[in-house]
Amino acid sequence: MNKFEEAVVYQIYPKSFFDTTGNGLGDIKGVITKLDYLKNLGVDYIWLTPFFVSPQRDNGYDVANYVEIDKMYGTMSDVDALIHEADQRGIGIMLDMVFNHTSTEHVWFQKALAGDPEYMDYYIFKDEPTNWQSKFGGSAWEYVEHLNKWYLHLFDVTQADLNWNNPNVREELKNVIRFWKAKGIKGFRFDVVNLISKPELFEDDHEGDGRRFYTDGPHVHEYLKELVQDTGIEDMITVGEMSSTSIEQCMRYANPQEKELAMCFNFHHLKVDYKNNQKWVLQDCDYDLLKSLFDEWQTRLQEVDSSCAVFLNNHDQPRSVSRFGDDTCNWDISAKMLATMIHFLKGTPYIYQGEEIGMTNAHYKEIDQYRDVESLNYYHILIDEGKPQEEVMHILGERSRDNSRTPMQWDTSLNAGFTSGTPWLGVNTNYTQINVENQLDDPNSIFSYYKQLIKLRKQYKVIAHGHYVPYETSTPSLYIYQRVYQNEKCLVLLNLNKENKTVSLDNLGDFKALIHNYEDLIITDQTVELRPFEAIVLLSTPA
Ligand code: TEU
Repeated sequence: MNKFEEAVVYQIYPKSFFDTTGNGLGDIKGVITKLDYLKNLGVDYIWLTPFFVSPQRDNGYDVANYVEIDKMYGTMSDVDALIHEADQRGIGIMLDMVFNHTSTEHVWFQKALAGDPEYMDYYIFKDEPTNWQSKFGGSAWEYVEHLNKWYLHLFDVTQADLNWNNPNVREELKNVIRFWKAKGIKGFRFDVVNLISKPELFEDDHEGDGRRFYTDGPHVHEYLKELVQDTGIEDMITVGEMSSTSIEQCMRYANPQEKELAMCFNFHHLKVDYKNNQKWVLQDCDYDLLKSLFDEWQTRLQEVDSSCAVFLNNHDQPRSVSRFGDDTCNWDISAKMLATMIHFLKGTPYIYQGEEIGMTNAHYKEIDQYRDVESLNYYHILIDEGKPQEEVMHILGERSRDNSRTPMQWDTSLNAGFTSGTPWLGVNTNYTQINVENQLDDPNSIFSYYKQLIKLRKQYKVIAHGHYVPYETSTPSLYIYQRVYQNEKCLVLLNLNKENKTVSLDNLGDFKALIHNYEDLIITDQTVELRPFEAIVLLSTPA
């Protein structure tokens, strides 16, 4: 039984959450201001994306100092106050550890650039590059003329990959964890942590972009165990972000016996609208693939009691209601259906800021509205490939990471109440309809629905700990599964799209509806009618 399956995590992208200074950028004090809001929602942990010193090429995922706060976000005493204030409300703070790479402005890299061999060995410098590609487009190698060497960067050119083979690097990173742990941090998210162990041999990849050589690399489990156990965080909530991983690997990363991580993020279910696994090639969402992926991952992981982080949104993904739901006529119903799906799966649910009020994609019209380095790189790549501008803008509209990074919509005032200044990234124009203020006291709002989902998790053991049991159905886009815990049994019925569906259920027996997203239910005998994006959860009540 995994204690973190009783918890719900809320992810904050501080830059876009709440600005207390009027400079257009969210800050730590802004998070403190909104703690009561999060307490009201009912979450147990807050994961904050990086606010450490950084040139912000990748919004803080390019860290120049892991133990100092970037001025734009506030000060160390703000962070101390945040930890304390959150603790007062029974909320634990989780930090984001970006340990696969540092910013090229980090003092370690600066020393490496100056030719100090000790620090050159902190990174991956080679005499010759390979043909590996950066995740943000272009080569993964950058030439440094005065050293006559190439360094590896799997992400932006300013994000140099660390050499985890070097025990000094591992020790430095452990010290970062120790520093934050001593401050009262309750958990950690590890950025792309399955990419840290690079192969012995650096060779061209004739079949792909190089990822098969470094994904879940040769020493990754060993390094993770060392990091976690030497810093004594094995009982804390830890989540590893796993890029292009496999079930087998996640069964190890999150196996409690292995003492590596409490859970993993995997992204297979967030590629069901990628054509041939390619992010920048649009395809309609394959709902049946989505449900078969959940069936497979949920079933396999529980075999070894490995837990799972369950989510549809984060700061890298388009908004789920725009992507899998319908952000026009079925906006609130579909947002609630998607929430039901995530909160009833086995694992720890993650809510990304704004998801709880059904925030939608940005719908930007001009390229100069975008800020994300990946989006801007791919804009040029796609244009250079000869795609018409209009098509490229359409692709960005669907796929850009900025879709999730638009400022949090608090109320109907200027800039959605996010800032009194000019927001660093444009506010979604729908803020006058979609905002926190509108939803807080409305019992039928998306916000109230999330609140109810969280409350139910605390009330029913079956939601936190129930075994996941797939439910076979041949009806397309109808996703049904069960959760079973001792004599409690939940049946989760989800209509993933807008066609009406009818389903006949055997042995329904006595039941009560735990939650549903339409006002009424249409259940006659053993037959349930599901309307567009309808979600119903039935709890069997044994005699
Ligand atoms: O993301 C890792 C990652 O591979 C992505 O989800 C990435 O955004 C996607 O491949 C782009 O198509 C993590 C962080 O969550 C992300 O914000 C950072 O940019 C990235 O690592 C580098 O630190």
